[in-house]
Amino acid sequence: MTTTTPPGTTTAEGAAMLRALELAARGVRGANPLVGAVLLAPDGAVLGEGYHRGAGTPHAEPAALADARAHGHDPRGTTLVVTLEPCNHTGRTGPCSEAVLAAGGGRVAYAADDVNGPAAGGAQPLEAAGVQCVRGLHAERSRRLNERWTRCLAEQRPFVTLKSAQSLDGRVAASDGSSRWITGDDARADGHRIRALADAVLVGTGTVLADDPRLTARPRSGEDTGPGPGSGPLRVVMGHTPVPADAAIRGEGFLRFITRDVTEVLGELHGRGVRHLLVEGGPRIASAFLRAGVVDEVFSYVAPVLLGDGAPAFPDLGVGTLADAPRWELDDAGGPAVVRLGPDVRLHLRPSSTAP
Ligand code: AOF
Ligand code: ZN
Repeated sequence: MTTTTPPGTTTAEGAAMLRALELAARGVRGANPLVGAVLLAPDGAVLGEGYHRGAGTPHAEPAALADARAHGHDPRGTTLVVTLEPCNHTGRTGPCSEAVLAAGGGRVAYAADDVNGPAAGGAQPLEAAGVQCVRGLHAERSRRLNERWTRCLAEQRPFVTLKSAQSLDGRVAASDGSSRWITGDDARADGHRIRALADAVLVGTGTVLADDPRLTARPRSGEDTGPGPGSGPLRVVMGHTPVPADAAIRGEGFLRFITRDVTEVLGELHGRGVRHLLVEGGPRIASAFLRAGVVDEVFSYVAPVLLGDGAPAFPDLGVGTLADAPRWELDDAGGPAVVRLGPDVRLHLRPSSTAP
C-alpha cells in the first residue's frame, strides 16, 4: 500500500500536492486524466501553478512551468509537485519529462503512477538525468479523481459522456413526439460546446429519423467546426434501421454501426483511436449505455417545463427496486456541477463512488 506522505517529502510538498489536486479537479474530463501541478522554490515558496484543461491542451507540468515563467521565476533547481507521473511520450502534446529536464528542474514529487502504458515512465529519464523523483504523495486521492478514466484504459474503451436534455418530469418529448425545443438557446449552445470536446458523437438510428441532426459542433454564431477529422468530432450512428441517403449526418467523418451492442461499438471506436465519446441519445441508446455501466459522466440539461405522458429520457434501465437504483453524484470538474443557463439548469454528474 502507498503511504499518503512517503518518507523524504516535505511539509511544503504535502501542501503543494493538496493544492495540485484541487487544481486538477478544475480540468475537463474526457480522453485524458485530471492532473494538477505546483512549482516550488527550494525554500518551499510557490512559483507557479497549472492544470490540464483537457485533451489537446498543455499538460499540467508545462502549464505550471509557463505560469512560473510568466511571473518572472527561473524554474532551474525547482521542485515540481504533480498529481500524476510526468508523461514520457508524444501524444497530442510533447513529453513532460523532457519539459522538466529542459527547464532544469531539480526534483519531482508526484502522486500516482500513470497507468497509460505508452505515456507512463517519465520518472525514469528524469532520474537518469539526475532529477530526484519521489512517488506516492497523496496517491490515493489522485487515483480516486481519475477512477473512471483508469477503468476506460483497463476496458480499452473510450471515456463516455452522456448528454441529455429533458423536462422537469424527465421527458424528452411531448406525447405527440414534438421535442423542439425543450431547452433554451443557452443550454443548446452549451451542448454544442461539450460536443466539440469529444472525439466522436453518437446517436441511435431513431434519433436520425426523428431529428435528422448534423451532430457537428456549432457554437452560437452558427459556424460549424465540422464535419470531418481534425475539424470536429466523428459522427457515429448505431442501430439496425437504415440511415436515409440524404440524412444530414452523412459526409466525411460519418461512421455507421449496424448493431445494438454497446460493448462492440465502444471496442470498434477505441480501435479507431476514439478516446472520448459523447452519447447524445435518444432514450433507448442512452438507456443501453447506462445499463451497460459504461457512462462515466452525465451532462443533464433540465428545462422547467412539464411534458406529462411524453417519452421518458431513460425508459429501460431495469431498475426494479430503489436499492438497485444507480446513484450519481454532483461533479465539479470542468466547472460548477450545477449551472443556470437562461431558464434551464445544467447538472454535471459522475457515478456515485458509493454505488453498489
Ligand atoms: C502528464 N501531465 O497533465 C496529463 C498527462 O495526448 P496527450 O499528449 O495529451 O497525452 C495524454 C496522456 O498523457 C494521457 O493518456 C495520460 O497518460 C497522460 N496525461 N500526463 O504528464 C498531464 N494530462
Ligand atoms: Zn505530460
